[in-house]
Amino acid sequence: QATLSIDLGGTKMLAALVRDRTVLETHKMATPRGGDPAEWLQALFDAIAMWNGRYDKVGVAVTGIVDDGHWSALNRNTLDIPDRFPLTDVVGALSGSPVLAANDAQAAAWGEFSFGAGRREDMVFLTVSTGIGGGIVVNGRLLGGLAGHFGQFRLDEATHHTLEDQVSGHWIAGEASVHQKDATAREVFAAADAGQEWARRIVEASARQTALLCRNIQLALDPKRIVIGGGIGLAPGYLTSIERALGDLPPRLKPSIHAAELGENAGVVGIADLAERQQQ
Ligand code: BMX
Repeated sequence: QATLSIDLGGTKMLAALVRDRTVLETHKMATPRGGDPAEWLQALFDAIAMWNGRYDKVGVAVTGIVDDGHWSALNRNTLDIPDRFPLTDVVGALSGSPVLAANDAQAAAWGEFSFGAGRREDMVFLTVSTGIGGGIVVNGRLLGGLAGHFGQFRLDEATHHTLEDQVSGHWIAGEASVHQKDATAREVFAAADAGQEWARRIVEASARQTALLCRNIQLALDPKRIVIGGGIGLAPGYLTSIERALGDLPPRLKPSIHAAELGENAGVVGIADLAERQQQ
């Protein structure tokens, strides 16, 4: 039997059947804005009804914090979900299987640690996507709860600005709006690639902030590797810009930056493994 994995982010919902860390099937849908998460999940389960009978456990990775199977948002701009949504209960009822739920970036961190760029050494995973998420693995253990929520770091006391307010895909799209109406982060990268100066400046500013974050993470945890994923993090040129920003740091202080190897499957592969381990 396979494991049903669901990765529910601020932009897309990805469902996958995973067995022995191999992704057998996938189905992707846009994350609805507004409405109730129970309805989004119902729609997702309707779309994957043909997988019924092929899985006997479920892992759910979500943007936001998961405590005792309850799901809450830290940043409602990333995804507006009600406080303490009973995630494992709802998915348990929809699937008829035991459910393990975790934060999306923590699940991806576990995937990259176990089967990807982490190489099973102490690592920090950063996803630069709609928001900025992260996960920490030390001594072979994934830290849960709030650990790794780097996007929520406060930049100053006076305003409620968080780090992801100045780095993430959400920010990139917002900055671009004066140059190109309703631009998506993807379009900003395309414009930067095509040599548009305004777009290049926005992407560089985001990458410089991410570089600064990596530098501070190194001082906090001294991981062997920092693995970067997410639609923005893996966009062409982004890692190079981070490396450039870290350029003249003394070698001992310099983080070892790597691109995520599981790409957009990191979350579903990671949460499948966590769900399987929990069952053993
Ligand atoms: C936000 C926060 C994190 C999440 C990160 C990346 C919410 C709803 N989410 O910082 O829990 O890991 O975004 O999420 O508060 P993504 O949707 O951009 O992948």
